[in-house]
Amino acid sequence: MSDPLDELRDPTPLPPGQREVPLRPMHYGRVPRVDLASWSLTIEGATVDGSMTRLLWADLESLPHIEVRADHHCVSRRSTTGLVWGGIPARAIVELAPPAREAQWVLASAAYGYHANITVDDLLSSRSLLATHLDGEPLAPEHGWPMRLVLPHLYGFKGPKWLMALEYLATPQRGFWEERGYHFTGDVWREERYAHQE
Ligand SMILES: Nc1nc2c(c(=O)[nH]1)N[C@H]1C(S)=C(S)[C@@H](COP(=O)(O)O)O[C@H]1N2
Ligand SMILES: [Mo]
Repeated sequence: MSDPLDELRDPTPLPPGQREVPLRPMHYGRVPRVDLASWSLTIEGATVDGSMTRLLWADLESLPHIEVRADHHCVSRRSTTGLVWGGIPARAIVELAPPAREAQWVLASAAYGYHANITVDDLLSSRSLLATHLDGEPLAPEHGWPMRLVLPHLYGFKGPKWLMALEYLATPQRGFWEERGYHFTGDVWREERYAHQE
């Protein structure tokens, strides 16, 4: 028999200041048309040996795949809980193409000049992934097909849809929303929304 108190308990409490809504596409600009035949993910910048790694779609088959149940939190206070993301552990990419010792920061970039600054530690989180699937299906184009970065501990703006490159940086650089008044770190549980809180 189920515990009558279950109804009163919130199974997945929302971070402070968030409210639950269904997932709907939110992005700046148009949905890019992507061709898997010419798609690649580039890992560049301050890599450990100075080399650049380019992964083609077919290269992803040899990498590990995981599923992570993670809620989505937009800095505009909209959250969607219970999403199941599938893809490649972000940590596997860092291990494949490691950063130089002094490179603690990463610029994750997408189509049309969208980018977000994150850290190597964000990518090393066991729950961070380069998602190709949502709820068992390939990502819909408007949700980032073929690949989006999912960092469950950070606000949604830290996860570029239509991910194209990860660039290691030895000095921090602000991304698209971070240049427009949003927080450099963007931790949802610390409610790091705006740059003035830094
Ligand atoms: N390329 C790109 N990725 C992006 C954005 C964007 O404008 N462009 N918006 C971000 C923001 S602010 C949020 S909240 C999420 C929204 O994800 P959804 O469209 O799947 O709801 O995508 C993030 N990734
Ligand atoms: Mo957002």
